[in-house]
Amino acid sequence: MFGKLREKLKSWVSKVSEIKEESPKKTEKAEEISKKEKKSKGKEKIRPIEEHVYLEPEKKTFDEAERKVGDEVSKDIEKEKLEIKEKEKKHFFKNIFSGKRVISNEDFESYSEDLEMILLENNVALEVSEKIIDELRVKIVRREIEKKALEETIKKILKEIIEGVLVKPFDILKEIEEKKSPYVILFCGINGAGKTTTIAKFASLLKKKKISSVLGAGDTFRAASIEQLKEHGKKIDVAVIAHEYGSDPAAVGYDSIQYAKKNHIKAVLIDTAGRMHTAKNLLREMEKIKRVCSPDRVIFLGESITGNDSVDQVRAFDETIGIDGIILSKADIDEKGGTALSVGYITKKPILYLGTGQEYKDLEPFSKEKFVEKLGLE
Ligand SMILES: Nc1nc2c(ncn2[C@@H]2O[C@H](COP(=O)(O)OP(=O)(O)OP(=O)(O)O)[C@@H](O)[C@H]2O)c(=O)[nH]1
Ligand SMILES: [Mg+2]
Repeated sequence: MFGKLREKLKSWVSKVSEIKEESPKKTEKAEEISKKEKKSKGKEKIRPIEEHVYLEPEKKTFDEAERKVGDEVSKDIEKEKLEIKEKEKKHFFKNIFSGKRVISNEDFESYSEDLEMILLENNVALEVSEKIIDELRVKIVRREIEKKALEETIKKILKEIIEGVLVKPFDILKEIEEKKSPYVILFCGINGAGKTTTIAKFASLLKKKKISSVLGAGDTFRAASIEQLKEHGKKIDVAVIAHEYGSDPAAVGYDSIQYAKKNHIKAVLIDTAGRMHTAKNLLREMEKIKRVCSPDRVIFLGESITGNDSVDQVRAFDETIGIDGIILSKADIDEKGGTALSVGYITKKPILYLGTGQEYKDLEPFSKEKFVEKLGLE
């Protein structure tokens, strides 16, 4: 799971950690002077300030650097530059002897392009990639980092940033347990996303936790959908409420809730027919089911392998019916892993579970910590 992204991130982190020995960091003061110098007249004759304030002892002496400074630069700037040079000279030698490293902005820029490509190729949306890179820049550029701990430090910072991108999931099991009347969950998503299978997996999980449930066969549209849910119900020994094909899914949901009330069942899991996020009339049908069943939570089923398209799907479903959380199925066959980041960050909806296979046990609670672990950033 997510192996490709994990490998790529790993090799990127070790590449950055092996950046060649650094010239000393450019201080804020040096940057300020650099700006002043660029503004001063005759600037075209003056070499960029970086060459004066970045000390490269093997290549040039202060005297050489000084000779090349144009006459146009005012004396007070010159004096300030000398002071900075002295300070940075000390800083440079201090870095060498203290075993610390400083990553310059230029170095970071050259490596961040690679990182951006890695993220984009692995289903991380542009907006999210940019956020990750911007935060990383702020956190590592020009910061003194122990040479030995460079790789670990970069990993740790990346981990914190990625955790920050995701929304913390709510505890749905606790919510079900605490509610006195039946807790109703409405599942929605596009065709074949894994709704029916996930409902069966979730009912099986509830059963393990000794929480009773009933399944509502709200997909009255697709051929064999009712039999499919009934088959699951039989296997996991959970009741299924079903009407005829072509009947009103809202009525199926309503009857399932009544059944739960009568039989003191804790959770009602309502299946629905798959529908494209672009099919407005079908999305409106979901509105009606929601109105009639007043679910405690609406859960969107997306596929981990879908990539950026799932962001559009979640948005469309959320705009029409409002969704509370996401389950991403088929994570077991997803080598990229970026969908969770894109969907989580852009829609600001929590991911509750990952579907990790075709068996009932293959439903894994989603947590930010586990996710970064899967990306090798533990
Ligand atoms: N590998 C893998 N396959 C899954 C997972 N979840 C569901 N599937 C498979 O995906 C296919 C579609 O699953 P369904 O549960 O029928 O999907 P659905 O969203 O109910 O489909 P429609 O009712 O047609 O809209 C089935 O073959 C499932 O076995 C998962 O986590 N991993
Ligand atoms: Mg289905």
